[in-house]
Amino acid sequence: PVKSSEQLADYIIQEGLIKLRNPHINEKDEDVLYHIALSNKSHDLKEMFQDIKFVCFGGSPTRMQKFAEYLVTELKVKIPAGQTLSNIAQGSDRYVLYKVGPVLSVSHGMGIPSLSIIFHEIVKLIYHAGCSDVIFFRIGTSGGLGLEPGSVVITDKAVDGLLRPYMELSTLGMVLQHPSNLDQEVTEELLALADPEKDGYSTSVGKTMCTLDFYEGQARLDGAFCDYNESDKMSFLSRVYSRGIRNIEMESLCFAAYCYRAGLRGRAVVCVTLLDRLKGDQITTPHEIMEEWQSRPQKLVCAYIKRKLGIE
Ligand code: R2B
Ligand code: URA
Repeated sequence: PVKSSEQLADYIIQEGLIKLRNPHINEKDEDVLYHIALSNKSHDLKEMFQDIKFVCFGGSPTRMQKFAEYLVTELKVKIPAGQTLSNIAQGSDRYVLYKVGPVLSVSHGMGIPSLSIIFHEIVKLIYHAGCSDVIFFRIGTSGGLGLEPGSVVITDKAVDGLLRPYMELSTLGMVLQHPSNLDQEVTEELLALADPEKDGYSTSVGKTMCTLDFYEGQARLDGAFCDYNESDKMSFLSRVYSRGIRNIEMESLCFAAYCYRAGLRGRAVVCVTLLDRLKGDQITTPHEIMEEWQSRPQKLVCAYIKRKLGIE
């Protein structure tokens, strides 16, 4: 008989330590984290990562490198003379992984399948390293609904393209549903750190719709294929807006579902909106402005980390 994720959520956190819900891992003498070119045999993962308290995921490798560089300054981390910040996953060219003090900055690529792979490996990394009380973030980009472009949205519920609050995954020929619950407490703490007047842009809490496709999945009219018209598109987007959706992206559902499955209490999704989807489909904002917008979720999460670490 198949158990739901909810039933299986018998958990996990014991004294803050992450416990792996996979008995097979400890039956093997080596666990290879293939896509980040690490293994629990070839590397001393405890020595390398035991002090990790925050894991920040984001889509683009360059953006996550920039975030790591920003953290070096903000957290006043000393890099030993003659050394530079290096990509720990450089033996694989799939993802990047940087460690800055107690923070990991990791790229996840685009879409759920790409995020899913790196998520499995980072959870195992955290487990092998014996980390405790780790908080996971996704800092990303999205299309907004009814918001000024450049606004930041903190996700309170991640839903799929049918507005269902779980991720469906085909496993052993069955479709399993994994609930995508997020953490209210971290969401509220993040919101309290935002100051629209001072920041010059709004930060709000809303539902996020996570789709399997950027074009038709998000009701765009500018893909290679389109079997609907402007009025179909607008009636769909208005309907999801009226159901509380404030932004649309492609990873939050899996991120939230897997954090919950892994028993991670602290977890949050913070995305900047690159355009208002009620006004258009194409992203035409100049590169420099976009760069500044993309740093906004990073600033908020960094402020949160500094607050938790007691850094002014
Ligand atoms: C936001 O931006 C990407 C698509 O452009 C996708 O990864 C996402 O969720
Ligand atoms: N990312 C998305 O998934 N959709 C957008 O519209 C913009 C960024």
